[in-house]
Amino acid sequence: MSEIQSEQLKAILREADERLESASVKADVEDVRIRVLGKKGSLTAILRSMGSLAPEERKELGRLANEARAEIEEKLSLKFEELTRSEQTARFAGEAIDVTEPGERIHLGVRHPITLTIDEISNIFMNMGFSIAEGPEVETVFNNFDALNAAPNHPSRDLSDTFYITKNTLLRTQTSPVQVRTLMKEKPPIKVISPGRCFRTDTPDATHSPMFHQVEGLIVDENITMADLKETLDAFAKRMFGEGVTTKFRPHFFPFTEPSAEMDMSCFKCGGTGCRVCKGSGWIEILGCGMVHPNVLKVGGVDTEKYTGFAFGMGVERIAMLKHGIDDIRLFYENDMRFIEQFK
Ligand code: 2U9
Repeated sequence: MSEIQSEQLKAILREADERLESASVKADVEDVRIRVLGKKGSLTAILRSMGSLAPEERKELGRLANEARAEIEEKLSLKFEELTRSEQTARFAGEAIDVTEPGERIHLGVRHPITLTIDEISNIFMNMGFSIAEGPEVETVFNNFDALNAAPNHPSRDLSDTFYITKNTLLRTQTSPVQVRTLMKEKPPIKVISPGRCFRTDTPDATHSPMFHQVEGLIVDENITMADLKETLDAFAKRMFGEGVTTKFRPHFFPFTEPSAEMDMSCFKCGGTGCRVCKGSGWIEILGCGMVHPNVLKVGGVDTEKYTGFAFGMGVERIAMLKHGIDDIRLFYENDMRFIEQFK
C-alpha cells in the first residue's frame, strides 16, 4: 500500500473529525457524510481507486479503508444522535409549561339578591303547588286598573303615581294584570304566582324606588275560604323566615279583595320582644292579602256562585331588606359588586 494513500486516509479521518467537532446542526453531519461517503466523497474515491493496485496492496488498503469507513459511520451516527438530543432538549425547553404557576382568576358573576329572593319565594310557593305566570311590563289600563275593580277616580290611577305610555297603556304598577290575564284565559282551579318588575312614579329614597319587584299570588277554586288564605300565608312566613315566626292579620282595604288584610309576622330577629328590625313593636308587616272581589272574578268570567279565591302580594325588595338587614333600597340598583356578591 502506498504511503500516500495511507496518509490520505488519515487526512480524511482528521478532516471528518474536525468537521464533526464543529457541527452544530444535523445538516452539518449530513454534509460531512456526503463529503466523505457520498458518491463523490473522499473515502469513496479511495475505494474506487483500489482497482489499479496490486492484490496485496489492495487487500491492505481495503482493510484500512473499510475500518476508516466504519469509524466515520460510527462517529456520524453518534454526532447525529447527540444533535437530535440537544435539538429536542432545546425544543422542549421552549415548550415548557410551569404547571405550578398560579392560573389567571376567572371572575364569575353572581345572581342578583333580588333574583335570589324571587327564586326563594317562588320555590316556597311552587312546593305548595303554585305555578308561575309571567306577563308584559307594558300593560293596558284595563288589565292594570279596571279589571281590578279600581274606581275610576282611584288615586293610584293618578298621573302622579303611574307612568302612562298612552291614554290606554302604562307601565304596570303591580303584577296583578298577569293574574287578570290568567283569569281570563284559564278556568278554575287556578293556583299561580306572578313575580316581576313594577313601576310607580315614586321619588327614590331609602324605602322607595320607581322600579321595584313584587310577587303576587292567586288561588281560585271551589270552597276557598279565608282559612286557606291564613294557612297558606302563615306557612310561607315560616318557610321564608323560620319555623318560629307566628302571624296575625289586620283588616285593610284593597279594591281587588274583600275582605282585605295585611299580614304581620312576629319579629324573626327578637322573637317579638322588640328590636331594631321590628322597630320595637315585635311585629313586621310582610304582605297584603284578601278574598278576591266578586267583581274581579266576574271580569275573568268566573262563576262567583261556584268559585271563590284569595290573593296576596308582597314587595320583593322589602322581603330581601328584612331578611338581610339592608337599610336602603337603592343599594339593589347601584350594582356595586361588593354589595351584590354578599348574597351568593
Ligand atoms: C287578581 C286579584 C287580586 C293581589 C294582592 C295585595 C293584596 C297587596 C301589595 C303588597 C306590597 C303590593 O308591593 S306592594 O306595594 N299588594 O297588598 N296584592 S292582594 O290581588 C289580586 C291580584 C290579582 C286577579
